[in-house]
Amino acid sequence: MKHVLFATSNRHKLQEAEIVFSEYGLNVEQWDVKRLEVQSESLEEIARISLAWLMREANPRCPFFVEDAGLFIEALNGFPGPYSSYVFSKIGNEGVLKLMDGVDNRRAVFVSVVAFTDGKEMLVFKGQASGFISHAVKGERGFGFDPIFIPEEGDGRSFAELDVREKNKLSHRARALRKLAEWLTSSKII
Ligand code: ITT
Repeated sequence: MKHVLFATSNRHKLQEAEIVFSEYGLNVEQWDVKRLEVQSESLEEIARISLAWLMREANPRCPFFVEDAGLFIEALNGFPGPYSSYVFSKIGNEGVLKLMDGVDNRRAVFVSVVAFTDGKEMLVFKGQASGFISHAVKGERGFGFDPIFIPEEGDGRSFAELDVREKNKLSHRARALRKLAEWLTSSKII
């Protein structure tokens, strides 16, 4: 079975990846390694720099990938976007709901960028999920902004009210990971 490492400290992301990869007969293993945290307006740039740094500094067992994601809220000009992790840790879901108090346009998009390497080349895959910021936190599952994000293609439940398989049908991350999984199953690299 083809085997790939996922450099992440987030066990929810890992679980989402395990389920996507199993659909393709691929195996993914967590690589819980310290990553370089760079600041940039571009998720792709963050993912590329983080992957390149690991390739150089961390003596990786290849192939491996990193994934960077963010929530872009239209009425806030894309905030928190690439700063999602920081904003979540400082103000949480309640803080974002306060920023959205009285705001009618609740459109938002989750974006995921996966950067993969076989040890030589770097490949980048992207996925998106459009939806709306809820008026209150809903649901106990998932992580981060899941309780305040209602996917547009869903049935009105927030990401945090879906189980992982349901979230994977709609999520930014699953969409980016499927592109990687499709590439892996058709390539002869690993
Ligand atoms: P890594 O170790 O993989 O970096 P992380 O949790 O720090 O894990 P990111 O740097 O990609 O991940 O941070 C993105 C933040 O955006 C994350 O902390 C969440 O708050 C939010 N986020 C990203 N994807 C999400 C999702 O699917 N559901 C809810 N929140 C999400």
